Amino acid sequence: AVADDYLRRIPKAELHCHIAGTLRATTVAELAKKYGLPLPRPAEQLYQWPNFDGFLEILRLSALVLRTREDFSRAVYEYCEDASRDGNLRHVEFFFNPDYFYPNGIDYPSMVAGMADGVERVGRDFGISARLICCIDRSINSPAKAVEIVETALAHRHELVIGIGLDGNESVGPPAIFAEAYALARKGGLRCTAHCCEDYLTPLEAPPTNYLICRDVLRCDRIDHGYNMLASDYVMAEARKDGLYFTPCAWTSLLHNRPHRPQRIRRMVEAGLNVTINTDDPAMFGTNLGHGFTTLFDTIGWGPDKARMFSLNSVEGSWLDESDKARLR
Ligand code: ES4
Ligand code: ZN
Repeated sequence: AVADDYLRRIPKAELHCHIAGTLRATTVAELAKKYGLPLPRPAEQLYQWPNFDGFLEILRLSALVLRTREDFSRAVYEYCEDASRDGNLRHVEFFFNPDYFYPNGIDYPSMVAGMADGVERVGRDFGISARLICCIDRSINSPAKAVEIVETALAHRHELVIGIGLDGNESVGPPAIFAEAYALARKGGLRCTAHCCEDYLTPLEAPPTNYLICRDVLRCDRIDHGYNMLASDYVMAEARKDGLYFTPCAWTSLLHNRPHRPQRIRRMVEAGLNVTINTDDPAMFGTNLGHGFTTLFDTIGWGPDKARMFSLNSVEGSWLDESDKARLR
């Protein structure tokens, strides 16, 4: 077994973290009050929901408190402050869904500029580097809207925005229908990832074949989650040969079977996939990087070699340039 303190202190890069899911409930409450946005519950109970779609609703609601350039800077700053302390975060690639924020009147360049302000401040104060991934919520965006989101990201190109992602409920928006948005992103020099085979859905709703679609149709460079792939030996063998990096998350409050995620991550590692450990929506799930590592290792009983493997995998799987990777290795 490994000491929890070692697991918390080993340096980490995080490749799967939604900015809207990182907001401290106290910050959401403070900003909601300032802006007159009604919340369904007080801060202490804000992050509660009946199911996956209910969770996505609260996530989109919390996002509505980010309205100014300063709010976006603050969101980046507070997450990095927390993650530096709780898990020695050294690099993070944040998902942001631009369409969550448009109702507040902020435009795409301003939200990116705000997050870029935050990135500069966390570099200075915590030595953390960060990049941004423009994300499409498949359950509320049509394929045509997804193309528009990518067009906006390309029209307002920012050096910190290095790729696109696809989140939301996979059973509603299967990957193949977003082929055009992904082709456009790739042509424009953006990297591609997608949420795939999430375990809130059954292998019938989010089937292992979604991996093959993400690989061959969306031409993803990385895959978020991946658990339901375990239902197909063929897909697992393909994924092992392909060598893409996966970004599962060790803890979620959406599944009540606590060892479920650790056990699936164990099987992904044993199958020879390139695995990284992430938090997804840390504030909303009541977790953090250090907690994710400690619950994972306490459940599986891995030694320090695996902690070093995950730490290095997160650097190799990142979308940093070779020179930046070398600095983190
Ligand atoms: C998400 Cl856990 C999860 N699944 C799908 N989409 C998401 N967006 C934020 N968290
Ligand atoms: Zn996610």
